[in-house]
Parts: sequence; structure tokens; C-alpha cells
Amino acid sequence: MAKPDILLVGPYPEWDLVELEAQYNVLKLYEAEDRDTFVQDHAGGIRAIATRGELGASADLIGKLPKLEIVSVYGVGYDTVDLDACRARGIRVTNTPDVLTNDVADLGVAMMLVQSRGMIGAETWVKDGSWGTKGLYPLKRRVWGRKVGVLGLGRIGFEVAKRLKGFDMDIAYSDVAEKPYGEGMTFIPDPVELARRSDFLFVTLAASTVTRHIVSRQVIEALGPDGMLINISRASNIDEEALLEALESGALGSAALDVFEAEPKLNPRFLKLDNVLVQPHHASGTIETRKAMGKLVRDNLAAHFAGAALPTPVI
Ligand code: 8YV
Repeated sequence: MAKPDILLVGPYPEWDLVELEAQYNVLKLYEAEDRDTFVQDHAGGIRAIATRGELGASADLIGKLPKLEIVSVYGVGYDTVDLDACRARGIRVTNTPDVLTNDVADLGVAMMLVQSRGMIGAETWVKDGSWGTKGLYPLKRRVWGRKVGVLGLGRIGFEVAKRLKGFDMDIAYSDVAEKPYGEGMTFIPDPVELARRSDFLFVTLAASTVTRHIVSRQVIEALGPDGMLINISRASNIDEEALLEALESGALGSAALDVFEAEPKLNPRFLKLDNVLVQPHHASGTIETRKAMGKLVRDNLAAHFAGAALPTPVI
């Protein structure tokens, strides 16, 4: 039997590509010179899309593929997949939850520590000889024992909080409802109130049209000149213009960001700031986790084509 055609929206690691190509006819959209023509030429055969969290699948792309049955996302976030377009046609959508939770939490906590203790500047201090010529490195802010807000106590938020308990931090969280597993943490429903009582605010909630700019100008101002914002979710959760203005004016102390509105082409204003730590959207980027994510993408596709239950369905 002929291998099913699948459309690969963006590159996957070689180890996943090899496995996918053994089972499917993999059509690489990202290598096409003219993407519209490429989609048009293959539209009649494509039964699956394999995409990445930040790339998704638009209503426009879905609309051009009459035989599409499933969209498999390499990532936990599926905000970039048009779920309405999928629902309307009974197209299944899967993601890769759980396997990446701990790595994403690790990177968030690492970003807080690196930024609060000024470790990037400290390395430059050593390497450019400032240690010898200027002496002691400027003092930075303590992490342990201070107040943290976790905006979104889902799987990732919970793992962040669990790690921060090890730093004896005073933890509060916001979510749509109080969580039974939020033991030892203060529930503060209003994100502005949460930010007001926090030294560090972690943004860990799944993005959707409802959460767009939930970190508003008011939240950023409430966090204040001594506060730090850490984003390991999606850029759309933050009003990026308000964030830039607050970082530039000092209305917000600092930020540590793994995600950006126009990534990978982030707003150049970020690059001029010395109170922001920028990371290239790699919170899930370990070999172990990425291998598990790739396997889950393939397991979902295999289950679909075998008519079996999907391991991690979104819809
Ligand atoms: C990306 C992510 O999918 O899980 C998510 O939602 O955004 C990431 O894991 C990853 O960077 C691969 O592109």
C-alpha cells in the first residue's frame, strides 16, 4: 500500500525525519520555493499535517487540503492551530503534553536565577578583564525566600512552583479556579493583585484568544520597578508593547523571555535593553524531551492511521 502523504510544516530533528520517512511520504513545506504552489500541487493527497507548537496550521492551509484528517503538533501549545477549522471538518488534532513539562519548568527557574544574579553580565565581567581592572562585580538581587506569582497553575506552572518551594519562596498563583493541588500556595484570582504581591511573576498558562494580553500594562506596572517577569508560555499572553515601554522606562525591573511576538525576528528594541534576558524559544529543547516529543507525534499519527485511540488528542 502507498505511504500516506504528510505535510511537514517546519523542520524536525533528523532522527524524527528518518522515522517519519519510513512510514510516510513526507512533503517538506519549509523547503518549497513557492509554498502556495507546493500546497496546490500536493493538496489532493495530503492526509496529515505534522507541525510545531509555534508554527501550527492556519485556517487557510487547512482549507486548501480537502483530504486532511489529522494535525499532529510537536509541542504542548496548539494556539497556532485553527481548532474551529479542524472541528468543522472533523479533523483530529494532537499535541505532546507531559513529556516536556519538567524541562520547560527547569528553564524558567534557570532564567530567574541567571537574570536575578546577573550571571550573563558576570561572565562578561570575568572574560573582558573587568574583574581585574574594576574589582568586585555589582551586587544583585536574592532569589530564595522572596515572593513569586505563578500565572497559570497547570502542569508546567505546578512544576515551576514545586521547584521554587526548594528555594523557600512564598508562592501565590492565579488560575480560573483554585486548584486542589495548590497546597501551600496562596490563590489570588486577579493577575494584577498577583503581580502586586510578587517579586517574580512566571507566565505559565496555555495561550488562547481568551488569554491574549492577560499580562496587561496594569499587570506589568503592578509588578513594578523591582519586579521580574518570566515568560515560558507564549508571547501573545503578554502585551509586548507595554512590556517594552515598561522595561525601557524602568516601570518594570527586568524580564526573562523565551518567547516573542514576531519570533524568530524579535522586536529590535529588546536587543538594546540590559534588563532583559532573551532566549530562543528553547524551553523544551533538550535531546531527551525532543526525542520524546517526536515519538509522541509519530505515535499519534500511527494510531490515527491504524484506526486506534489517539494517545494525546486535543480534539
Ligand atoms: C516548540 C512549544 O514546539 O511545546 C510548545 O508549545 O512551543 C515548543 O515545545 C518547540 O520549540 C519545537 O518547535
